[in-house]
Amino acid sequence: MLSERGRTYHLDGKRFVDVDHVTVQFEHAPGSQQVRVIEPVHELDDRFDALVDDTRIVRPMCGLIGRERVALWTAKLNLKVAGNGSGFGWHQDSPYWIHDCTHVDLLPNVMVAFDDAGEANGCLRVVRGSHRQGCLPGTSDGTQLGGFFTSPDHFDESQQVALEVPAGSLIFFSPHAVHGSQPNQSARPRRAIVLTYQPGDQPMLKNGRVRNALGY
Ligand SMILES: O=C(O)CCC(=O)C(=O)O
Repeated sequence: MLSERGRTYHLDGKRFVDVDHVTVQFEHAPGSQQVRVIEPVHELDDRFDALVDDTRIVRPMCGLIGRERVALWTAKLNLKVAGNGSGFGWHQDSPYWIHDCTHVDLLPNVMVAFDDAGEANGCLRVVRGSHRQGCLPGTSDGTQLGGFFTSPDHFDESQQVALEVPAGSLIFFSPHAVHGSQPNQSARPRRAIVLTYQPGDQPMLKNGRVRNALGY
């Protein structure tokens, strides 16, 4: 159901709707009603919220962040539907977050694959070694979002690795890792949630509330 509270806007012709602090991105074809991404999504469904506390995710995150307690930073549901799910251009997450956060190095992601993901349905791709480079320059192509896509002069696309994984897999990756994915032109969806953590007791990106993992 469409919310009457939604605020619609377009960036580079792509439709976004904000409902309170939740942003919904639509697929890029003009007039498409197909949802592409919802962020943050954990609070919209108890099953997503429960994932935030799953020890198979939280324990490695504590190790990556180097803290005994961690909190959620954001949670994105990426639907990448069969047939016309759009891809994600090469980017790092850190440039999106650097103005909202003083600990951008401590925002590791985990992608939880809900479907088998392979090259055909647009699996996640990462650029080997790019996580060691810090925040890289964006493109300057004059578009509104261009600055968020990593300049091709600053990474080596030949170092990309396609992460083909079965449903249920976890992919942990750095906020500095250059990553992206191809469109999904196959008959199979490639749905996933990407959870991003941070040190405990820190507020989330979009709603400013603290969502500590495991309740402490
Ligand atoms: O879902 C994907 O393939 C990529 C997602 C991504 O890069 C992101 O959410 O920042």
